[in-house]
Amino acid sequence: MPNPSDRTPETSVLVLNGPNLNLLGLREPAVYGTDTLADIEALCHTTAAPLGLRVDFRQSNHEGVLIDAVQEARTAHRGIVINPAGYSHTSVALRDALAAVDLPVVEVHLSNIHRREAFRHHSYVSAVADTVICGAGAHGYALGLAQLARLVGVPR
Ligand code: CA2
Repeated sequence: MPNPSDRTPETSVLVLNGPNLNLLGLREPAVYGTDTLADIEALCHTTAAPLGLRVDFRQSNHEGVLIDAVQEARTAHRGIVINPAGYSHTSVALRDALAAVDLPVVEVHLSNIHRREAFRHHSYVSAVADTVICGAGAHGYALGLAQLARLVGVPR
């Protein structure tokens, strides 16, 4: 019988959500689906456990708070899944923080941003992300965590 204390410790990753994602499931279900952010958080925890990951799940409507979370991840976490939401298309500062953090980064969007308005086609984050996933709905977060597990090389 294996001793639980002999198990490899879980690897902590940050799942970071940008502005207005707290409204998920409450408005615009035709675009973003019916899952709430709490549903997506539960999905992330369920997905992460068998991958050997522990998820710190956060959301903020404030650019500086997101940047602080990215900077703090350098010492607290092994990788980042981020849905930068509207800041994808505007924030050089968030892009710079992600470039500086020296951790694997997976960018996730619920919707296929390339099938939407032209202003959503460009993401400042994509150039500094290792992987970009869009158009898979909430499942994109599960795909993002599976990919992050590969990038951080957790033993399974
Ligand atoms: O598809 C995505 O995940 C996005 O990152 C979502 C952002 C949008 O600005 C990006 O272009 C694509 C919007 C998140 C706000 O979500 C809402 C949910 C319900 C009601 C209003 C906004």
